[in-house]
Amino acid sequence: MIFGRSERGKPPVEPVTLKILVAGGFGVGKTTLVGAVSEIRPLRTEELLTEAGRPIDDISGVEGKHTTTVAMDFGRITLREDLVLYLFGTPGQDRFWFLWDELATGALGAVVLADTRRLEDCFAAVDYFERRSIPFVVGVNCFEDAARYPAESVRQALDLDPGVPVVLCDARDRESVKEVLIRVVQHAMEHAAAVREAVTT
Ligand SMILES: Nc1nc2c(ncn2[C@@H]2O[C@H](COP(=O)(O)OP(=O)(O)OP(=O)(O)O)[C@@H](O)[C@H]2O)c(=O)[nH]1
Ligand SMILES: [Mg+2]
Repeated sequence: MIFGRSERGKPPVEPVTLKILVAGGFGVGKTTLVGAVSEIRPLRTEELLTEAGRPIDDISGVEGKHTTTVAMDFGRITLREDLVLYLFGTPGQDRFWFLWDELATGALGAVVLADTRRLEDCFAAVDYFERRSIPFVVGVNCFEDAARYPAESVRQALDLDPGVPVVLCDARDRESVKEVLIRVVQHAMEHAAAVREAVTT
Protein backbone atom coordinates (compact mmCIF):
# COMPACT_ATOMS: atom_id res chain seq x y z
CA MET A 1 0.00 0.00 0.00
CA ILE A 2 1.41 3.36 -1.02
CA PHE A 3 -0.49 6.54 -0.30
CA GLY A 4 -3.51 4.49 0.68
CA ARG A 5 -4.04 2.97 -2.79
CA SER A 6 -4.36 -0.78 -3.31
CA GLU A 7 -1.71 -2.71 -5.19
CA ARG A 8 -4.06 -3.11 -8.13
CA GLY A 9 -4.01 0.64 -8.63
CA LYS A 10 -7.71 1.02 -7.92
CA PRO A 11 -8.65 4.20 -6.10
CA PRO A 12 -9.78 3.47 -2.55
CA VAL A 13 -13.54 3.00 -2.23
CA GLU A 14 -15.42 5.38 -0.03
CA PRO A 15 -17.44 2.99 2.09
CA VAL A 16 -21.11 3.53 2.79
CA THR A 17 -21.50 3.95 6.52
CA LEU A 18 -24.69 2.89 8.24
CA LYS A 19 -25.83 3.32 11.78
CA ILE A 20 -27.39 0.39 13.61
CA LEU A 21 -28.84 0.47 17.11
CA VAL A 22 -28.55 -2.39 19.55
CA ALA A 23 -31.42 -2.28 22.03
CA GLY A 24 -33.17 -4.58 24.48
CA GLY A 25 -33.73 -5.00 28.19
CA PHE A 26 -31.34 -4.71 31.08
CA GLY A 27 -28.47 -7.19 30.98
CA VAL A 28 -29.53 -8.96 27.80
CA GLY A 29 -26.06 -8.76 26.25
CA LYS A 30 -25.96 -5.51 24.25
CA THR A 31 -22.50 -4.46 25.43
CA THR A 32 -21.28 -8.02 24.87
CA LEU A 33 -22.64 -8.02 21.30
CA VAL A 34 -20.99 -4.74 20.35
CA GLY A 35 -17.72 -5.91 21.90
CA ALA A 36 -17.83 -9.24 20.06
CA VAL A 37 -17.84 -7.73 16.58
CA SER A 38 -16.25 -4.35 16.88
CA GLU A 39 -12.93 -3.97 15.07
CA ILE A 40 -12.12 -0.86 17.08
CA ARG A 41 -11.82 -1.04 20.83
CA PRO A 42 -15.46 -0.45 21.70
CA LEU A 43 -16.31 2.68 23.58
CA ARG A 44 -18.13 1.68 26.71
CA THR A 45 -19.80 3.71 29.38
CA GLU A 46 -20.08 1.16 32.14
CA GLU A 47 -20.70 2.01 35.76
CA LEU A 48 -20.64 -0.37 38.68
CA LEU A 49 -24.00 -1.66 39.79
CA THR A 50 -24.24 -0.58 43.40
CA GLU A 51 -26.04 -1.61 46.51
CA ALA A 52 -28.01 1.65 46.25
CA GLY A 53 -29.32 0.68 42.83
CA ARG A 54 -30.38 -2.80 43.91
CA PRO A 55 -34.11 -2.13 44.29
CA ILE A 56 -34.21 -0.68 40.75
CA ASP A 57 -31.66 -2.73 38.82
CA ASP A 58 -33.11 -6.22 38.72
CA ILE A 59 -30.16 -8.55 38.16
CA SER A 60 -32.13 -11.78 38.56
CA GLY A 61 -30.96 -14.06 35.78
CA VAL A 62 -27.69 -12.13 35.36
CA GLU A 63 -26.30 -12.46 38.87
CA GLY A 64 -22.73 -12.36 37.52
CA LYS A 65 -23.28 -8.84 36.29
CA HIS A 66 -21.36 -6.10 38.04
CA THR A 67 -21.63 -3.15 35.68
CA THR A 68 -24.31 -1.50 33.56
CA THR A 69 -24.24 0.81 30.54
CA VAL A 70 -25.13 4.38 31.45
CA ALA A 71 -24.88 6.16 28.10
CA MET A 72 -24.06 3.90 25.17
CA ASP A 73 -21.75 1.39 23.60
CA PHE A 74 -20.08 2.30 20.37
CA GLY A 75 -18.35 0.01 17.91
CA ARG A 76 -17.60 -0.39 14.22
CA ILE A 77 -17.57 -3.34 11.84
CA THR A 78 -16.66 -3.52 8.17
CA LEU A 79 -19.09 -5.98 6.57
CA ARG A 80 -17.63 -5.47 3.11
CA GLU A 81 -14.91 -3.21 1.75
CA ASP A 82 -17.63 -0.72 0.83
CA LEU A 83 -20.00 -1.21 3.78
CA VAL A 84 -19.21 -0.13 7.31
CA LEU A 85 -21.62 -0.35 10.21
CA TYR A 86 -21.46 1.86 13.25
CA LEU A 87 -23.07 0.17 16.21
CA PHE A 88 -24.72 2.08 19.01
CA GLY A 89 -25.73 0.04 22.02
CA THR A 90 -28.43 1.68 24.09
CA PRO A 91 -28.50 1.61 27.87
CA GLY A 92 -30.82 -1.12 29.13
CA GLN A 93 -32.46 0.57 32.05
CA ASP A 94 -35.65 2.57 31.88
CA ARG A 95 -34.16 5.61 33.54
CA PHE A 96 -31.96 6.22 30.48
CA TRP A 97 -34.83 6.31 27.95
CA PHE A 98 -34.24 10.00 27.30
CA LEU A 99 -31.02 9.07 25.44
CA TRP A 100 -32.76 6.87 22.92
CA ASP A 101 -34.15 9.55 20.61
CA GLU A 102 -30.69 11.03 20.27
CA LEU A 103 -29.22 7.61 19.45
CA ALA A 104 -32.03 6.68 17.05
CA THR A 105 -31.58 9.73 14.82
CA GLY A 106 -30.38 8.62 11.40
CA ALA A 107 -30.37 4.92 12.27
CA LEU A 108 -30.88 2.53 9.35
CA GLY A 109 -32.23 -0.18 11.59
CA ALA A 110 -31.92 -1.93 14.91
CA VAL A 111 -31.33 -5.18 16.70
CA VAL A 112 -33.62 -5.85 19.65
CA LEU A 113 -31.83 -8.40 21.80
CA ALA A 114 -34.07 -10.69 23.79
CA ASP A 115 -33.55 -13.22 26.56
CA THR A 116 -36.28 -15.88 26.61
CA ARG A 117 -36.18 -15.95 30.43
CA ARG A 118 -37.21 -12.30 30.53
CA LEU A 119 -38.89 -11.72 27.21
CA GLU A 120 -41.09 -8.93 28.56
CA ASP A 121 -37.98 -6.80 29.10
CA CYS A 122 -37.74 -6.15 25.38
CA PHE A 123 -41.40 -5.13 24.85
CA ALA A 124 -40.50 -1.47 25.29
CA ALA A 125 -37.76 -1.63 22.65
CA VAL A 126 -40.06 -3.43 20.18
CA ASP A 127 -42.74 -0.76 20.73
CA TYR A 128 -40.21 2.00 20.32
CA PHE A 129 -39.07 0.87 16.87
CA GLU A 130 -42.55 -0.13 15.69
CA ARG A 131 -43.91 3.33 16.54
CA ARG A 132 -41.14 5.08 14.66
CA SER A 133 -41.17 2.66 11.71
CA ILE A 134 -37.49 1.89 12.24
CA PRO A 135 -36.85 -1.58 10.77
CA PHE A 136 -35.59 -4.04 13.36
CA VAL A 137 -34.60 -7.65 13.80
CA VAL A 138 -35.12 -9.56 17.04
CA GLY A 139 -31.95 -11.37 18.12
CA VAL A 140 -32.63 -14.05 20.71
CA ASN A 141 -29.47 -14.23 22.80
CA CYS A 142 -29.25 -17.91 23.70
CA PHE A 143 -27.88 -18.08 27.24
CA GLU A 144 -26.86 -21.66 28.12
CA ASP A 145 -29.19 -21.94 31.10
CA ALA A 146 -32.25 -20.61 29.26
CA ALA A 147 -34.74 -22.93 27.58
CA ARG A 148 -34.53 -22.90 23.78
CA TYR A 149 -37.63 -21.83 21.92
CA PRO A 150 -38.12 -21.84 18.17
CA ALA A 151 -38.05 -18.44 16.50
CA GLU A 152 -41.77 -18.74 15.72
CA SER A 153 -42.69 -19.03 19.40
CA VAL A 154 -40.68 -15.92 20.18
CA ARG A 155 -42.42 -14.10 17.33
CA GLN A 156 -45.82 -15.03 18.75
CA ALA A 157 -44.90 -14.13 22.31
CA LEU A 158 -43.69 -10.72 21.17
CA ASP A 159 -46.65 -10.29 18.80
CA LEU A 160 -44.33 -9.31 15.96
CA ASP A 161 -45.41 -8.47 12.44
CA PRO A 162 -44.81 -11.41 10.10
CA GLY A 163 -42.08 -9.50 8.28
CA VAL A 164 -39.87 -8.95 11.33
CA PRO A 165 -36.97 -11.42 11.28
CA VAL A 166 -36.25 -13.39 14.45
CA VAL A 167 -32.70 -14.76 14.64
CA LEU A 168 -31.24 -16.99 17.35
CA CYS A 169 -27.75 -15.82 18.26
CA ASP A 170 -24.92 -15.82 20.75
CA ALA A 171 -23.93 -12.26 21.62
CA ARG A 172 -20.41 -13.41 22.47
CA ASP A 173 -19.76 -14.96 19.07
CA ARG A 174 -18.48 -12.73 16.28
CA GLU A 175 -19.82 -14.81 13.38
CA SER A 176 -23.21 -15.20 15.02
CA VAL A 177 -23.47 -11.45 15.64
CA LYS A 178 -22.36 -10.71 12.06
CA GLU A 179 -25.26 -12.81 10.77
CA VAL A 180 -27.69 -10.81 12.88
CA LEU A 181 -26.26 -7.54 11.56
CA ILE A 182 -26.46 -8.73 7.96
CA ARG A 183 -30.14 -9.57 8.57
CA VAL A 184 -30.70 -6.03 9.85
CA VAL A 185 -29.16 -4.50 6.71
CA GLN A 186 -31.16 -6.84 4.43
CA HIS A 187 -34.36 -6.19 6.32
CA ALA A 188 -33.83 -2.42 6.23
CA MET A 189 -33.20 -2.56 2.46
CA GLU A 190 -36.41 -4.56 1.93
CA HIS A 191 -38.28 -2.13 4.15
CA ALA A 192 -36.95 0.86 2.16
CA ALA A 193 -37.91 -0.83 -1.13
CA ALA A 194 -41.43 -1.50 0.17
CA VAL A 195 -41.80 2.12 1.25
CA ARG A 196 -40.61 3.34 -2.19
CA GLU A 197 -43.05 0.97 -3.87
CA ALA A 198 -45.90 2.26 -1.71
CA VAL A 199 -45.03 5.88 -2.57
CA THR A 200 -44.82 5.31 -6.34
CA THR A 201 -47.99 3.22 -6.69
N1 LIG B 1 -23.86 -17.23 28.97
C1 LIG B 1 -23.96 -16.10 28.30
N2 LIG B 1 -23.69 -14.96 28.95
C2 LIG B 1 -23.81 -13.81 28.27
C3 LIG B 1 -24.19 -13.76 26.91
N3 LIG B 1 -24.26 -12.46 26.52
C4 LIG B 1 -23.93 -11.74 27.61
N4 LIG B 1 -23.63 -12.54 28.66
C5 LIG B 1 -23.30 -12.12 30.02
O1 LIG B 1 -24.45 -11.46 30.52
C6 LIG B 1 -24.11 -10.32 31.27
C7 LIG B 1 -24.77 -9.08 30.72
O2 LIG B 1 -24.15 -8.67 29.53
P1 LIG B 1 -24.04 -7.15 29.04
O3 LIG B 1 -23.44 -7.24 27.66
O4 LIG B 1 -23.37 -6.27 30.04
O5 LIG B 1 -25.56 -6.72 28.95
P2 LIG B 1 -26.16 -5.31 28.53
O6 LIG B 1 -27.39 -5.61 27.75
O7 LIG B 1 -25.15 -4.45 27.89
O8 LIG B 1 -26.55 -4.70 29.97
P3 LIG B 1 -27.01 -3.20 30.34
O9 LIG B 1 -26.16 -2.27 29.55
O10 LIG B 1 -26.75 -3.10 31.81
O11 LIG B 1 -28.46 -3.13 30.03
C8 LIG B 1 -22.59 -10.26 31.27
O12 LIG B 1 -22.14 -10.85 32.47
C9 LIG B 1 -22.19 -11.10 30.06
O13 LIG B 1 -20.93 -11.72 30.21
C10 LIG B 1 -24.44 -15.01 26.26
O14 LIG B 1 -24.77 -15.06 25.06
N5 LIG B 1 -24.32 -16.14 26.99
MG1 LIG C 1 -24.62 -2.59 28.36
